[in-house]
Amino acid sequence: MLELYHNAASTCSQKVRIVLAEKNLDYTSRPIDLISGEQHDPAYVKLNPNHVVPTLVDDGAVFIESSLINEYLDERYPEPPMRPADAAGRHAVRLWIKRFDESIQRAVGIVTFAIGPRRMLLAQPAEVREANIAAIPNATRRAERASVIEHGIHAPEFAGALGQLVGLLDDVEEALADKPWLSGESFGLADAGLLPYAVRLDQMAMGPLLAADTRPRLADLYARLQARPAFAVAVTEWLPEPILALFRTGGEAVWPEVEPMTRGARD
Ligand SMILES: N[C@@H](CCC(=O)N[C@@H](CS)C(=O)NCC(=O)O)C(=O)O
Repeated sequence: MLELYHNAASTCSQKVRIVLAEKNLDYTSRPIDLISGEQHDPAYVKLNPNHVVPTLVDDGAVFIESSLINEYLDERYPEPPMRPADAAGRHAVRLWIKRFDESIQRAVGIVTFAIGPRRMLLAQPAEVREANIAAIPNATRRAERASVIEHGIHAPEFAGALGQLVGLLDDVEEALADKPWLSGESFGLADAGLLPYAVRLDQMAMGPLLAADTRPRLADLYARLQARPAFAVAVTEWLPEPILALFRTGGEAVWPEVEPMTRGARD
């Protein structure tokens, strides 16, 4: 039996839900509310000592780290396969995933918190907000979270994080020149990893970065990803309108200031 501890809007959770849906795997949903701080609950921290979602439990065995969970799922439940059969193709997929894990996940977190949940967190009692920040185990993440909540898009971390996202979009556009999917000839783990970042930018009114007149191959990939049945099951059906409204209105409010930062911003 599969159980997934996850959050409706979280990019890392979406990444795993997409693979579960593509593989048609049923699971028990264990929602974690990241705004109220359930990721810091001692019972959850026993499963995930990093205080983050997602966590997969498969017949009692615990798996953390979204990209590694997806690799585990592809090995444990191999149909349909989500990595190329050849070694060079697998290396290319791992390279994207390495980049998602090493820099993009952090960048999307900074950009998201600066624009979306920030307003919800600022409305919390200060002691609740501060206790949840203090509970983040990693000192760098703790400092960055405090900074973006306080300063929003004017936080010193924001422009660099946005640049990393823009750089990713440019590189995806280039990579798609000679293959239909980021994973090669068919949909796979690199595409499942990319999709939540595109969705997040789109949700935060940054759709022009994904548009056909700016990045046509990326726009086409994004449309094909959204057309897959797994997209509704793993992404759309989970997203409550109030959260979408938070992202959308937050993004629209800052886009005039953010848009110039996206031009030539790659990091
Ligand atoms: N490298 C981890 C990153 C997990 C992560 O950052 N999860 C975010 C949601 S996408 C989270 O739980 N954040 C809670 C917090 O930062 O307080 C993974 O891929 O699983």
